[in-house]
Amino acid sequence: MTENRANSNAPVTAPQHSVEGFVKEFLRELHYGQGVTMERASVNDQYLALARTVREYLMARWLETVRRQRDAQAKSVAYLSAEYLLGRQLDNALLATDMAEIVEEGLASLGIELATLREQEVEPGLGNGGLGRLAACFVDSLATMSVPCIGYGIRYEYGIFRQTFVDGFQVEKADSWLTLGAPWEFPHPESAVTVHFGGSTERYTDDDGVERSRWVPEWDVRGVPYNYMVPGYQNGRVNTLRLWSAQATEAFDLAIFNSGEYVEAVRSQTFAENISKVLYPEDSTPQGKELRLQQQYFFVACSIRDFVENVLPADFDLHDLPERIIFQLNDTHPVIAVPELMRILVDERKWDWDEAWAVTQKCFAYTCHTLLPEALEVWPVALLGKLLPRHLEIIYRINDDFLAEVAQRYPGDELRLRRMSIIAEHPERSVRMAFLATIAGSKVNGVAELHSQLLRDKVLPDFSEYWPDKFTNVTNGVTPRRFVRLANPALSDLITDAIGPGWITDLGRLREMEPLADDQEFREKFRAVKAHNKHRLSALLERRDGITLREDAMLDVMVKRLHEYKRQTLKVLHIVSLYERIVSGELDPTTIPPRVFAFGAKAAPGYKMAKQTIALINHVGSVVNADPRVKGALTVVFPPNYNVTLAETLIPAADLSEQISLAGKEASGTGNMKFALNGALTIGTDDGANVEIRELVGDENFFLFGLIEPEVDALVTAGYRPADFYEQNATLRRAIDLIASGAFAGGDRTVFEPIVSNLLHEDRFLVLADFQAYLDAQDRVDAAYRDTEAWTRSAILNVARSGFFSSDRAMWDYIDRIWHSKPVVSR
Ligand code: HBZ
Repeated sequence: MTENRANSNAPVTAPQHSVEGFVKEFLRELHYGQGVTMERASVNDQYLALARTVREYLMARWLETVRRQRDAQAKSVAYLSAEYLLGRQLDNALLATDMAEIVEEGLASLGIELATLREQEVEPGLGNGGLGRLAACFVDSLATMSVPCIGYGIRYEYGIFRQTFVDGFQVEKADSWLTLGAPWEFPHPESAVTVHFGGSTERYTDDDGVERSRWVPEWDVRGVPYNYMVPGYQNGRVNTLRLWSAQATEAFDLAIFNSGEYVEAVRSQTFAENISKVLYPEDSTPQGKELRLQQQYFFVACSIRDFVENVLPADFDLHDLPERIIFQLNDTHPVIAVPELMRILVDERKWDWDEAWAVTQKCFAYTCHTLLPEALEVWPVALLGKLLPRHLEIIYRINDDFLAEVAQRYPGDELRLRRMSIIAEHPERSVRMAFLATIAGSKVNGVAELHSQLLRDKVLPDFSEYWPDKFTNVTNGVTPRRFVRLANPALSDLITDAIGPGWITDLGRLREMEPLADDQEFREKFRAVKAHNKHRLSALLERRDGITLREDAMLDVMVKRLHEYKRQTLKVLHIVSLYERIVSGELDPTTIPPRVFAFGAKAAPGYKMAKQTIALINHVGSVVNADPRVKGALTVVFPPNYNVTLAETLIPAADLSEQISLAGKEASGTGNMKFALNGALTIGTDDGANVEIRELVGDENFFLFGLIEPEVDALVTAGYRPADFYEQNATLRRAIDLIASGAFAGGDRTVFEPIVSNLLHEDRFLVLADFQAYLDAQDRVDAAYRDTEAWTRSAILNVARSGFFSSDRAMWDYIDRIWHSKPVVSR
């Protein structure tokens, strides 16, 4: 071997872990990567050079992780998710490499502030809310736990829209997160895969005389993989997130080019690229749009092809696939992967159907994230058949075989067959994706105890009766790296001083802080942390939105997607009611602790009621904030464009966390966990993971209110009449009347009429039924807040007892109950 060749095999090493080493690399990136000198470099140049430098420190670990996982032939998790709401990457990478101090010092020596460069990063908002953020937390945890995982998804060119307010109304702007450069991604156009669409199927006889079906597709696109590093926390591991971008294939435009239609041909390229152009901003009522189905099939077809042909060794026997992979379906969006794997095994590899089905069933597991019937995805048969005709045939066959089994177990039970069929007949013949996922999956899980129970009892009762052991629960979690260590450095230092740094990867150890709740000196320090975080938030809001925050008030926060079931309206009614009672003289504002009400929420652009509610919050805010009679006592702030970055400053500053969904509607919630871990107390209903939070932190440290799920059920069955509550409750009536009077719309009674009449005549989510209980709970909050020492004690206990809500724990639960995979330990 020549000297050169030996060198080419030398291990990749990271740059020197020192200030000098960093500065040298940074300047090299600035000069040779960006092509600028320090004197001429813009902030963006500096940010890009910094990002590229930091990723160099991760590169050796990444290559080594991939090598080790290949060698170990370990079972991998392929997390299939249409969304990853990652948040900014720079800080996370600095934390993973333990480089923050070195970088800060190195940049300072060049006259650059790290904080300035941080602000330059546009977060990749490739998700809507909880589901997308959960995926991001899960891949973080798996990397930190050294568990092999590839996250597969879509590289949307435009992520979740940027929200602005015009006269208090939401106006959406395109999120062009890629325009200033994308230093965290590694495109691999040479590894692109082709994905087919449309056309028809045909029967033919193969060489062995067997009659088979095959797909004769009509058009195709290329999926280009973009790799992203998923660094574990200071453990030398870096897993991969592989997001697919759609491109026109040559075949695609050649045909048109040859017909002489040059402009048409270039236009057709745009057509192909449309597939990964934009994230659908609906988080609960899927619209059944063709492009959305194209996105779903596009990314799972790319991902399966990639795993089978590129990740596994060339000679791999697919009969052993279940030993090497579990495809975790993040809700139903990737479920078309099931017929796709069947198509590969049966049509391409020429396996028997039963043989293929036996393997396929072991390769999938399904997580459901909802309870709302309108959120369960269905695809019209006509649409699916047009786009994926062979997949539709395969789905029919899966359904026929399944229903034949059910018929054997329940002879003569026609109704049951109709209930359990993957194909719904009304209102339109369509494919019920949740049923397909349940039938194909080795396991089906909900995301909190209550949710999993309701999933079994209410959403999929026939299936849980049929396969009781298939159903399980894994309560969600959040990553302590991003949501405590990075978001709340002051609290992190306080905790580490008290119990050491082990909690960052073993969050249960927060329990060791429990005794400190009774230590007055510790409580004082804890309050100082809150005060510091409020100050930090106030500075951010001032800079970002010109909002001034009263830092000595209780900070009461409701941040989440805007949806009727989450009941932002209930929060508004509370505020309006306080306002009305103060201005009417009933309530002396000096007798209640001053409060700042902070909202953050995006509404799906087509969701009228949600958009109205946003306007109502803003308009109530304008009136309340301008009225001298409540000045100091009540303030409403609603910074636009709530996202992961804002959450990281907002949550650590909060005193009170609003988790007020109607019982039985919020699958889990994950914001609720982030608040508790950052020392906010929760006011909440008996819903989702609130139930488990309350059990863990203790009743006395949680403000519970409202109907419980069986009561909701009973009230709705009995015939709920919201107007009765309106008539019987004077406080409620006065609040609603004030809104109806046009007081928050410059006297115009029509602006918020739809909200008012919805509340009075429909109120699907029982806002009026829970109103009084909510007000009473808020009175308990005020009383508790007045006792500063007792409040702080509760806040500390919330932190100490919330370690269960680490996504690391959630990942161990998935491993034990569903995946049966293992960490790959160093050798
Ligand atoms: O998933 C949320 C649940 O509402 C929340 O309770 C839970 O904590 C969280 C994680 O399990 N669901 C979503 O965020 N759902 C979506 O974002 C969504 C996006 C596209 C859709 C449907 C739902 O087509």
